[in-house]
Amino acid sequence: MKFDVLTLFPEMFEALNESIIGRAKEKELIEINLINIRDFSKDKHKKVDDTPYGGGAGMVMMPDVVYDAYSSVTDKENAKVIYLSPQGKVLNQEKVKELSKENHLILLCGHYEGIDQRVLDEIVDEEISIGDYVLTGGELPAMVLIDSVSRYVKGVLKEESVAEESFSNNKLLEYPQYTRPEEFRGKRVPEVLISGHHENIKKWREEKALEVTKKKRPDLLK
Ligand code: 4GX
Repeated sequence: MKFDVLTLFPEMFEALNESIIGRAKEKELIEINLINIRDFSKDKHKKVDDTPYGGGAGMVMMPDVVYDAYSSVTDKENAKVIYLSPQGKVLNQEKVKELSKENHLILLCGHYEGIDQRVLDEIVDEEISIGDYVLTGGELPAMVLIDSVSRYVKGVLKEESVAEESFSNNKLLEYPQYTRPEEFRGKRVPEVLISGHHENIKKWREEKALEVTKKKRPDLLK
């Protein structure tokens, strides 16, 4: 899976060099290309934004600069262009799975008051939000999308981890987990988990998943 990211802040994406996603990059299971939109400014001051027509606060990213940054991406014939914005459809696990079937995603990160509508109309295939709150830019949403989608790329997670979350557990929260020691501050690990009785363990975990979901996220059961 290839991700091309159009951003004014490529250094923010260094967060993706760690842990599971960092390893996936090293193993070349995923590729993340960072394109600095500022490199495509035509101006001697490297200007990328201007005041909005019609007035109002803030700045708008200029269409020609964004278009040239997009044009620099190679092999984009089969790529899907995603604009991260609070106006998009809210990302969920179903959408994440769907996107993981693509080979090439181009993620467009806006800043300030957003991007000139004309270039959005020209290049964007899909607008996606990561939730109903306002951030300062599209970089964190792009990272959320890369992280969540990459989990479904073959080889990124252990086979079992992806399988386990999907079948019996569909739409339920995870059951609680325990590790050594058997006793911590007077609290013991539930005996069933130490019993080695796989049938009982499975049943206990299913019950717990339902109980936790009822208590913390009853909306998921509706
Ligand atoms: N889920 N932001 C985009 C620029 C912007 C401003 C106005 C369109 C209209 C966000 C989110 C998010 C902040 C990224 C504003 N774009 N993106 N940016 N929530 O809050 O995706």
